Amino acid sequence: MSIELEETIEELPTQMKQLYKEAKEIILNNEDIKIYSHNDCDGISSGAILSIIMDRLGKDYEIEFVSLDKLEDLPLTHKLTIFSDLGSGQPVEKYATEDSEIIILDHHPPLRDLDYRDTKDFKFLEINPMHFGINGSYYICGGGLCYYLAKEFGYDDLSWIGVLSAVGDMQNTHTGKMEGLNKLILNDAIKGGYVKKIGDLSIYGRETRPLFVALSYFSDVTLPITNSKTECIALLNELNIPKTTDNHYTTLSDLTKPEKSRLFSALVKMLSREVPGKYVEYIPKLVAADSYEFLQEADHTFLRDASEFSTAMNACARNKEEMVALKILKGNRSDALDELEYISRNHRRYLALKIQEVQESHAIVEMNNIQYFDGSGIKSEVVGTITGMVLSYGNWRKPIIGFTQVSEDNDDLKISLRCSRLLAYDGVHFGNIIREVAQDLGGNGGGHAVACGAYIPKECKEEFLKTFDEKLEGKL
Ligand SMILES: [Mn+2]
Repeated sequence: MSIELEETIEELPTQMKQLYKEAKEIILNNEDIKIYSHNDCDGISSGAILSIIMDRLGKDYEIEFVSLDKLEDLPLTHKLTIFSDLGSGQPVEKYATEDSEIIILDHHPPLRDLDYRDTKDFKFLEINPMHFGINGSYYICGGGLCYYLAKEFGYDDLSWIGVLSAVGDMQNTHTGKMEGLNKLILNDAIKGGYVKKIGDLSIYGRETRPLFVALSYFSDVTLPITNSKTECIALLNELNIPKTTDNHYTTLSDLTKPEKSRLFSALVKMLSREVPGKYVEYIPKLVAADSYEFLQEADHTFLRDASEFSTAMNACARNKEEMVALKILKGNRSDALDELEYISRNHRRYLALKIQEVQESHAIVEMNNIQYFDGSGIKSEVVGTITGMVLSYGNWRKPIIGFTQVSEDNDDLKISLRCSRLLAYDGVHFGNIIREVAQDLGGNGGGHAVACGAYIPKECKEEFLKTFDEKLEGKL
């Protein structure tokens, strides 16, 4: 079973366009505005676009980044409240009065139908691609939806943020390309001269990581180069790829086309030796993917590459520093950039420390179909990131699960799952599976095919692992 996605779309559906026109009118007619956006890369990108729109219109507004659980009992304190990258799945209109006006721009599965608004006495406008048969996991995300609003005001220059948000939301992971509405947003960004699309290798850290380091993080399949810088250096020597370029370690972005194709072939060859027959067809897309360069940013900075940029935004989110991320997105390259570097450095240090702890304690336990480790003591905001990095020390054929307590005053469990992209290419959607298992145990969960998570009561740990393991029987 495999999922091949490709949706070609020429333009925004007419009905959606109509909703954007209406949203524009509502915003123009309001002076007392509150924006709530999700506290992740997509949500912060969404918030940045909305915030720039408000600045340019000279509107009085407030913006706040929140986690989904904050929306259950939300008082509406402003005349107009705009929700971005969240709201479709939460009862955000609970305390709406006749005077309230609400706009939702969200790509998550909606609770309400398109005609829900007709039954209400307050103004309610929801723009969600799912209402129009457009899959919100692959074809447009929160930032993209906000970009279309910006476009309605003529602010096409914000298209690059739409591209960033799609990368941050992992919209392109299935094919390594932008598809559907994301592709249209990308085209705007390319036409405007903000973004360059590069047919590239799917290796993280293209601007700032020495290539021999970047390669050593390859973890979708355990290869001789995985976690071995020595092997990576040997491989690059063998392929005649210089270790340094212009007095710095060669990065992926320094490679010439012939060098890239030599490396591509070598990786494909290496992978073909390791993966079972059923995965062979997916090898090329494991190695090749488009990358996106932001042309206004300096070479060899982490803001130049969309993927590295999105990591920095997530580092802010995980450390509750969304406002720093917002300033960066709005163009601040002075004090906010210093703060961002400080946050990223500390973030990386914390991750390295925790990964080392897990690795040294040999904490990964293998079951029939899954593997897990006890991540007690890891901050719940980063347990997912760490789980992803620990995967390279485990068995790539099975998903890895890490768990930790939710917070200091809530000892329920936050669970994160990461897996090789090969498992998802083969048709397993762990986000859906983890949602089912968590809900059966009185928790909740969800997410992407290869990266997802859940919250469950603390006493359900063993049952969760057992159920999950059994559910995967015969699927991998
Ligand atoms: Mn999103």
